[in-house]
Amino acid sequence: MNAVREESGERKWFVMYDLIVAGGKLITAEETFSSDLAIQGGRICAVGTDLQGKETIRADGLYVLPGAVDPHVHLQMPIGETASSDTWKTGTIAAACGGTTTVIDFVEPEPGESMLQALSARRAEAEGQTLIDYALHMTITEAMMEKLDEIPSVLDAGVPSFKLYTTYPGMKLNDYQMLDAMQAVGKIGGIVLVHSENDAITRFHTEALLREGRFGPDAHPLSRPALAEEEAVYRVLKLAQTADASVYIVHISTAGGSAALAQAAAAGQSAWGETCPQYLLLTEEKYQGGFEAAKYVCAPPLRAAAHQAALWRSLSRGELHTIGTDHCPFYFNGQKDLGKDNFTRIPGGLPGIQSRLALLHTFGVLEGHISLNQWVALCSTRPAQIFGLYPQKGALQPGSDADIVLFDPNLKKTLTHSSLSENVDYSPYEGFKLSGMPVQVYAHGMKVASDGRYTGANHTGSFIRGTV
Ligand code: DUC
Ligand code: ZN
Repeated sequence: MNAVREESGERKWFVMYDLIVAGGKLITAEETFSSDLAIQGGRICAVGTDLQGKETIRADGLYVLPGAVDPHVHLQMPIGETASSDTWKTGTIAAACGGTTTVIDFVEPEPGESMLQALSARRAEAEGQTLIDYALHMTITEAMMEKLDEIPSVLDAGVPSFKLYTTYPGMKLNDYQMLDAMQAVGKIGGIVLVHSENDAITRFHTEALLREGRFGPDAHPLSRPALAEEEAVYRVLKLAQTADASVYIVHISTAGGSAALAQAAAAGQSAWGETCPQYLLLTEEKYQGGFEAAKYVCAPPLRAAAHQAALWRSLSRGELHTIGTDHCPFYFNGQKDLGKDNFTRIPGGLPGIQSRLALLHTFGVLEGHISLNQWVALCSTRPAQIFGLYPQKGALQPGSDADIVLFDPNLKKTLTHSSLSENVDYSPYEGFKLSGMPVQVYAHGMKVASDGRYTGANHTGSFIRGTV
């Protein structure tokens, strides 16, 4: 990669990199500065000026971001009688088109299967199918309580994060089981992710609503009220403190959940929180208007505007640490309609893997809730740090993977379902007016998306190991 040139009659050696990204404004979690960036062998090799490359991409007027890391997605995830509609292939293409270059999905062992068997099976499913790199969280359901001694081997296999549920039959752990699981994860220095909704409160309301003949999706938010989350977040934090485990509360949707987390973190607990675009941008009014409302059925449900305002405040104060999508798409026609006679049978989940960066730039940065650096921290750097992928991911540093997004802050687009690559028949953000879009996306230095479309790149992502 060394080359020579003549300068005033003298021979000067210089480094000739594969690719230079020149003239852009680099935005990291910490700072904003104008610089060029050199890529060699799929990695970032230098950040500076006067870099020479075989090829140069001009990024004048553009932001240069570390590829976004989505810490919470569900691709081809079986749920009840169906499965989420994006495959490893379609979901990772959609992610890349939106500027996400790493996703973290889940392993959900079947009863009888070991954690390691389930991990290999999930990796085999993804192998060769993903356009971008992926990591995994392990799920500990009730059936896995006998198998907690596998946790150190799961870490050795590259998975330091373990998801627990306080609700859902077959998934939920009681408080004592949760303590046991948290302690086992805490001992290896791993982290527990917890879906926090009080199961008894949700059952109590669901059964009452069904007895009253409330079968439509307008009953869904009533069945999972804010206080079910608020109680569970508070309790889960106390359980994690007792068991001495780091904890990450997924998809926080309420003011009370976020406040409980802030209090725990301020008191020195190793506690992290995620919210999602749907809880920041959509409200519970979406549950009115007939069965169309099924498009918005997810758990926890969309909330009142006051919760939304509180979540934005928490983000701006740094009290929530990541924005994940919880991307879990189901076709309105053919999947969501499994629950047309009973809202409890509507598969829960929303699509969103492609639109996170642009939505958060428009409604977070430009509306003054978060800074540009917070935007990068929330969507890329923090998820990478919390789940042990940093600085391979989430950074623009020499040595980091050359996963790079060129983002045009002035490009305006109206979001339509037809402009997205997600494998689903609607977008919850249809008609949203976006200011700022990813225009070129690179994974390991290869262009994988351009102007929101897959370039057909001959590139395949791999499993990446998280560390503690
Ligand atoms: N909630 C959803 O709505 N879908 C996927 C999983 C979850 O927790
Ligand atoms: Zn989820």
